[in-house]
Amino acid sequence: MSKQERSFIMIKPDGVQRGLVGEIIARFEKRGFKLVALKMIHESPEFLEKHYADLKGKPFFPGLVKYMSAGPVVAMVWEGRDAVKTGRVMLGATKPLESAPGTIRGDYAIDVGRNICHGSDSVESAEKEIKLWFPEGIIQYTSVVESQVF
Ligand code: RTP
Repeated sequence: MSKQERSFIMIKPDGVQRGLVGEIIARFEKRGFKLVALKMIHESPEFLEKHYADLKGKPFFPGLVKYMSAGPVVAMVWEGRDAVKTGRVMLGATKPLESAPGTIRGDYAIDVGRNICHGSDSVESAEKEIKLWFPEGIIQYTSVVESQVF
């Protein structure tokens, strides 16, 4: 069953530096998702270690934390039907060899260690990640379109 969800989507430092912010936001907007939070932020290695706590122990973990804390990221929350699963499909597979053309990674990435974007892998992770990245909370709003009576 499809349902309204929120996903944490992040444009990683390489995506920001390559000028792909507008392109990635446009894809989510055009797909029909609603942007409910957005900020540019340069986080510390300690913070990124919290975000990637599940991967602690992986051989690529130190390099991942260094890369993610090397520059600002664009942190966002997108809302809509099946936002978590559909968001992951739009991002494409983690490994460039497996990411299909038409997906963000499939169109713009060739290196697993520079794969442009992050998307929550479950509703539970999304809730945790949204709390971690947006401790100030999320604005609640009804779009003008939804509130119009035709
Ligand atoms: P993300 O959390 O960034 O959305 O990525 P993901 O779920 O698709 O993949 P995950 O396994 O959680 O890995 C997190 C990030 O670590 C980097 N990585 N490098 N060198 C490597 O073999 C390797 N494997 C993973 C990638 O940047 C990946 O997105």
